[in-house]
Amino acid sequence: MTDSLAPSSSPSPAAARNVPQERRIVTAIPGPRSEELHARRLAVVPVGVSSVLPVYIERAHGAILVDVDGNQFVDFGAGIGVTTIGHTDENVVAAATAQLQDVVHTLFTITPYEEYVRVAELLAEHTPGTWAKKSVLVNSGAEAVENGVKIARKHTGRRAIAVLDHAYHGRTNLTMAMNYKAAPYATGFGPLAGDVYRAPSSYPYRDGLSGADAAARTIAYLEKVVGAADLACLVVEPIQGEGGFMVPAGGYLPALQAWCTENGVVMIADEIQSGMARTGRYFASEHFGWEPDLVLSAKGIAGGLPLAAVTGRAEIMDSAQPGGLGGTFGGNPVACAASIAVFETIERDGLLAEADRIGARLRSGLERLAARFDIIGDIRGHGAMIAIELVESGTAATSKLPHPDAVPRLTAFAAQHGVLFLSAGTFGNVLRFLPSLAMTDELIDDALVVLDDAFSSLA
Ligand code: PLZ
Repeated sequence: MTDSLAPSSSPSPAAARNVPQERRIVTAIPGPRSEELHARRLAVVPVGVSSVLPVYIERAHGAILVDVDGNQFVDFGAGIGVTTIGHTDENVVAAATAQLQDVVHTLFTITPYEEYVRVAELLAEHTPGTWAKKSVLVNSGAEAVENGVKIARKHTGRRAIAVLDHAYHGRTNLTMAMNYKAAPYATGFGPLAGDVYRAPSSYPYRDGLSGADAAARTIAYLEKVVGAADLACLVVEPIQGEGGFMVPAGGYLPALQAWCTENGVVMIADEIQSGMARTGRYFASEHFGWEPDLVLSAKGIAGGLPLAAVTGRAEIMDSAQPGGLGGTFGGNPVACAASIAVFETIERDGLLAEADRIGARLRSGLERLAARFDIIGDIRGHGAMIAIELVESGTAATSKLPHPDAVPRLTAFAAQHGVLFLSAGTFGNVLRFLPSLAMTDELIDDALVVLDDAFSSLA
């Protein structure tokens, strides 16, 4: 608890005071108090819920996590891209605190409130495309995917769903079937939902295809294997997240959108990981000149509170019948108040430019590392969504053999030294950087020194 949680109309600097923005390791990792908590957890939390780094977090601010033993970690995960504007951002804390005292829950589909409407207005304004848009608010990314698919099916009267190779869309029954990797997400959890088709994607590092050629390959698959007449929607992450931050070749996404429009297919951008200022634009689709029919957002839209949305063309969104969309907690007033504060903070503090600053700093540091360590095969991403793909030594110019062993060793080394990096990738060979936009140049440089040492330790 910090006194930043005390009711206040003006943000308290208390959270900032309690968490100096620096790396600090004072015990073994995990420390003794974390070990104690972990033993308690093992008795009551199932092993299916695992943790990347079992240090128990007591408080956090900006780009720093503080554990129960007093260790401070530089956070390059942001809870997988959620605390995009920084942990315990003062504006988010103040807005949510004030909302907690006004009204916490009514259920928008019983008695509505302004905050839900305001979030829908902000999403309409900031998602790509200038047409009339509407939004439904839900609780999680997977729930947004589920609702996007429901709406697309109702709108088109068609059954089939298409996704791409290397996709990740969630852990519910439908979204498990939409993921590329069965393990660990779906193993043993079937039967899975039917009518899900997986088309080849654009993965320039490995397929070498132009955007036009990759789109032709995707479209050929959809036409032959599914048939446009049965296809309700094509769901695509503009930059694939869990799959390994693949940035599609130029022209790929607009070509798919053009084909979808021609064929009456709803094209849906899953911007759950890539959205909300992370890549230096509000939504990553903008980097590619893609204006999707529907945009799914979650993670970063409410500063750490659970909120997600389906936003899109009004005529598509309105195809669901009255009462057809909803859910008890969807668009909770506190989460909505936090989300409004996130939008305001992005504008007020010029955070899109901060994402670009972070991306440039990180990328140049990673390029210096790549010049010395030949297992770094590719550096890719935009803004504060950057990754490196690791290959076996000596194969970068030839077979690009995935090197999955290096990633857990790098992340373990970094964690011991107070830096939290996340892995990703279909082959487990991607190290991804998803810092909050509060990440300073000093912390980036500091983390790059740790990463340099981590690479040296592999030898
Ligand atoms: N779509 C693109 O990245 C969530 C998963 C964390 P939920 N990715 C992180 C984990 O281990 O469960 C994600 C995503 C994209 C959908 C989702 C699903 O979002 O909020 O986790 O349901």
